[in-house]
Amino acid sequence: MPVGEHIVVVGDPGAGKSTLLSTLCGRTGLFKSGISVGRGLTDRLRSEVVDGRLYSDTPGLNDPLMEQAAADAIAGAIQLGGNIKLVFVLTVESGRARQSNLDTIQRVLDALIEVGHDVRGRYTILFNKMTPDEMAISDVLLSESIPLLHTSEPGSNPYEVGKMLAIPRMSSVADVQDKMLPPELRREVEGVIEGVPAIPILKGTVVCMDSLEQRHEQAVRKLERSHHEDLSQQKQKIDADHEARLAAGVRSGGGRTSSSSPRRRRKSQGPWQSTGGGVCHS
Ligand SMILES: Nc1nc2c(ncn2[C@@H]2O[C@H](COP(=O)(O)OP(=O)(O)OP(=O)(O)O)[C@@H](O)[C@H]2O)c(=O)[nH]1
Ligand SMILES: [Mg+2]
Repeated sequence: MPVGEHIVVVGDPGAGKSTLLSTLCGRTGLFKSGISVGRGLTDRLRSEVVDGRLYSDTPGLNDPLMEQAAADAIAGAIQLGGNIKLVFVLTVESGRARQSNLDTIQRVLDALIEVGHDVRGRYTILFNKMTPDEMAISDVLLSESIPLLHTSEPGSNPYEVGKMLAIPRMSSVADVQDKMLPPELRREVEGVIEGVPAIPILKGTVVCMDSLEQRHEQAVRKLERSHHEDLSQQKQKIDADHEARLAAGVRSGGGRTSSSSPRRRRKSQGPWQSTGGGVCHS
C-alpha cells in the first residue's frame, strides 16, 4: 500500500512552482527559483523530504526545449508513488488561463486515468501571480476559464477538480531569486491542498505522458478507425438488404429474375456482386 503524503507540483515554466514549494516546506531556496532566460529554471525532477512529507518539483511541461525532460519528470514523480497531492500552478493572460496550462492539466490527468486512477475531486489548481484586476474577477476566472471542467454533467465529469485558489501576485517576490511567499499565503495554500483528498499511487506506477503531437496522431488514427468501421457496417447492411431483396424475388417467382433482364444485369454489377446473388443465374 502506498504510504506517506507526496505533494507534486506541475505547471508552465515560470508559473511560480519552485517558489511555492519552498514556501510550503518553509525553507528558503530549497527548490531553486528565479528568472530564467529561454528555458525553465527547474530542468528535471527535484524531490525533497521535509517533516516526513515528500515534495516534488517538476520542470514546465510546455517548455519546447525541455518537453521530454518535463514529461519524464512528471512521470518520475508519479512513479515515486505515495498519497499524491497533485497541484497544478497556472498563470493567467488577459483574463484567461493559458492554453498550454490547460493542455498540461489534461495530459497529466489522462495519463493517470489511463492507468486506472479516479482523479475526480483529487487535485488542486492554483491560479498564481494574479494581478489586482484579475483578483477582482477571480470568481469568474476560476469557474469559467477551464473548459475541461465543464465537459459533462456535474458529478460525472472525470476531470472534476478538488479545489481552486487564486493567489495574488506578490511584489515582494517579483523576479527575486529564492524568495518565499508570506506566511499568511502559505497557510492559505496549505489549507486548500490539505482539504483535497490524495490520489493513492503505488510506488513504481508507470504512466505514459504523451506529447501533444502523439495525442494529435492518436486522435486522427481513432477518427480513421471509426470512419472505416462506419463504412464497413454500411456495406454489410447494403449487402444484407440486397440479399434479402433477392431472396424475396426468388420466392415470388424466379421468371422475373432471369439474367436476360437488362435491368437486373446492371444491378448485379454492384459492390455486392461477390455475394453470388442467385439473380444472375437463370
Ligand atoms: N510577482 C510575483 N512573482 C513571483 C511569484 N511567485 C514566483 N514569482 C517569481 O517568478 C519567477 C519564477 O518563479 P519560479 O518559482 O522559479 O517558477 P517555476 O514555475 O519554478 O519556474 P521553472 O522552474 O522555470 O519552470 C521568480 O523570479 C519568482 O520570484 C509571485 O507570487 N508573485
Ligand atoms: Mg522551478
